[in-house]
Amino acid sequence: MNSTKRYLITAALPYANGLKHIGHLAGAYLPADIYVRYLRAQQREVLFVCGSDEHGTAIPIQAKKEGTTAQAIIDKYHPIIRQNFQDLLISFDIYHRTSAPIHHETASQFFKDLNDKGDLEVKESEQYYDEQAQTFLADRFIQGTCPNCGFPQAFGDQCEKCGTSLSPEQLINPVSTLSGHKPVKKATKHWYLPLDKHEAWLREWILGDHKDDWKGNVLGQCKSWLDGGLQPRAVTRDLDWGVKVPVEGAEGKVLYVWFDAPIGYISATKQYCKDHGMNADILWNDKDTKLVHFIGKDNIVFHCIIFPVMLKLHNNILPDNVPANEFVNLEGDKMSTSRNWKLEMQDYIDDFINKENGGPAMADVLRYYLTTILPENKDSEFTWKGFQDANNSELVAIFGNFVNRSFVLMHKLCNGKVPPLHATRLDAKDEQLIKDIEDAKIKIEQAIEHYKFREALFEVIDLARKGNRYMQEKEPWILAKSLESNPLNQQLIDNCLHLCLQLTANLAIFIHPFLPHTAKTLCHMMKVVDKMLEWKNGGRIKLLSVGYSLRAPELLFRKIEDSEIATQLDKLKAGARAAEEAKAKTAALLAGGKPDAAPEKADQDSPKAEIQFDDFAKIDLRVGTIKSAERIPKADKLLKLEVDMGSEVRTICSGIAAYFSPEAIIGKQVTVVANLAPRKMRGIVSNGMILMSEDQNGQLVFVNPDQAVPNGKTVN
Ligand code: B3M
Ligand code: ZN
Repeated sequence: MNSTKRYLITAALPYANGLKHIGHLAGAYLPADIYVRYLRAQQREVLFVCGSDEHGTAIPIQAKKEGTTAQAIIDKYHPIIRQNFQDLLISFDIYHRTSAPIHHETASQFFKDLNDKGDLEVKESEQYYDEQAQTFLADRFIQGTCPNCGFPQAFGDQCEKCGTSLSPEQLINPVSTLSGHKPVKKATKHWYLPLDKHEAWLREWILGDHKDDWKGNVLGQCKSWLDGGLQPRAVTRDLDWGVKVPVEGAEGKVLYVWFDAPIGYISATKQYCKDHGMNADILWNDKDTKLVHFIGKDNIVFHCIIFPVMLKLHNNILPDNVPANEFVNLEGDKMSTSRNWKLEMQDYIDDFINKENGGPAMADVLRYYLTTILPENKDSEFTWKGFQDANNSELVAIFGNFVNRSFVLMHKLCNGKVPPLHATRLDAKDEQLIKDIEDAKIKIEQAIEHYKFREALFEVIDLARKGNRYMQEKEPWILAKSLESNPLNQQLIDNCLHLCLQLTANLAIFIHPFLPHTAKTLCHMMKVVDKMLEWKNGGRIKLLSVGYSLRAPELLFRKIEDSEIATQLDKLKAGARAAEEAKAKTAALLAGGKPDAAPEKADQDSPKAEIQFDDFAKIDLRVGTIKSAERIPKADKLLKLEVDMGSEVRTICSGIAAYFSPEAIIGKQVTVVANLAPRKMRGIVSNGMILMSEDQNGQLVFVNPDQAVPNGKTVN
């Protein structure tokens, strides 16, 4: 029996570290919004919460990139993201933020409650520490070479090149991104959530109770986590950005972002309830509340395992479902912020909504196309051509066309009023259409209740398609020509248009959760109030009263031109190219040369700006001996060297092929910049740089000690 009294719907809190793209939109926010709008149309009690996730290392890292403070970053992105959602008609009841005092209090109290009850464990462990910056390093602040693919700029938690998830210990040549130094290991104390103690009930709850109603992709991920055995998970971090750990002896520590962020759902609820004179406790404590988390697939473990353990320990309700989506790719490639291969919500809003021929109808167009490609079971693909087709061949040619014809013909053949229905003259086609309307309601309902939004929308469009076919078969415009000889044909015209108009009213109800603006326009055309959109009105043909006069049709959707699509494709490619160039420039600056090419012949005779001793001390210069040298195919300037550094042999690519033959330099001692961040040149990871100078003839020469020294000796 369904005892659900109210719904609490959450959508993942986006990090306020940058603009969000349409993959995020399709992953969580759009499906959540469709579901919520449907529930509201069902007159069910529902609260839809979201907000910005403003903690975690993502924020200070972005601040560093933009040369500003973490606070400035969240203050910049939070309002933009909130506005983007509004422009795309995502109807949160509250869009909160985790920097709000009420969130800090809530998260802090939550942690305290668990800690006081003895539900957390405290352990000491060794973690990477940056002695220069005097701080422990979060995983994201450590970079090094990926042990899996050799990518030299892998992060301590993940290699963005090959996608492997890593721990900082696995990185080769780890470097602190704060100081550029090699970090050291140092003991530190942290609080852990002992997930291992909760394995039994989690298994029962997820793989037992929910095996039939949770999505396969979600169950699959949970199962593999559970089968792999759960480990205690640290819920505190050595970081100065976040919710302070509210116990003694935890100075300089904050709650792990994945501990505080989901509590953001609770604090957002609290804020909403405070603003509306309601009691938030009931929502999170009453088993008759149905809690549903809409998220992307990268958040599954946090919402299905970690947060439920926290909720259970805190005597809160558990989620009823976590309908996570997979990812949306873009034009044949994964969306990526660093490669600038993406379509940001803001871009779409600028190019299609905040334009003269745009407006909220264009928000509906994006919502439509994204719903047709929701990655509900597997990754899906956004293409501009697909976007154009969905608009032109479905919204314009099927949905818009049906509504428009119904209105135009009603004005032409029925005096602009809803014509009567002549029951005695209904035929099988009319009966079939009436049945199609009834059936559609049930099918759409079932699909939405099972989080199958693609399927639900397909049923709506299919109903419009049936309407078009019906009208095509009935041909009221032909009947109109024979009215003089056969005046009773007016009854057939009436029946056809009566049903087409009732179908239009139904389409307004059914499309409403997906395309809210379109539904409103339809109401305006039909001169009915929004209340007509209540779900219970759907499936019936008594929505519009006979004799009621309706307005002229409005253009629901405009055609999207080839040129608009071409512009978007050009923009996408140009953006990606610019990102690639910028990256190459940064790499060159870091490495003091040109990336993926030989460093240019030194032309640095003009003096450089004064530096402090500390700046010089950052450079780790060491002597090494060239053990082997070989040419690199297709790189006529580069030699690949193996340099004996005493404790290790380094691979270094050097742009000296034009000056030395490989055989001639074997055995030579050289000076190496040993702590230069590794970089990839022609597919080879180069670990260091060799110092060169130039003689009076412009011939490159090595800078080396005037007598042999042991390999690995420093140069000071
Ligand atoms: N901010 C991660 C993400 O945006 C994270 C979600 C938090 S939900 C509580 O993917
Ligand atoms: Zn890798």
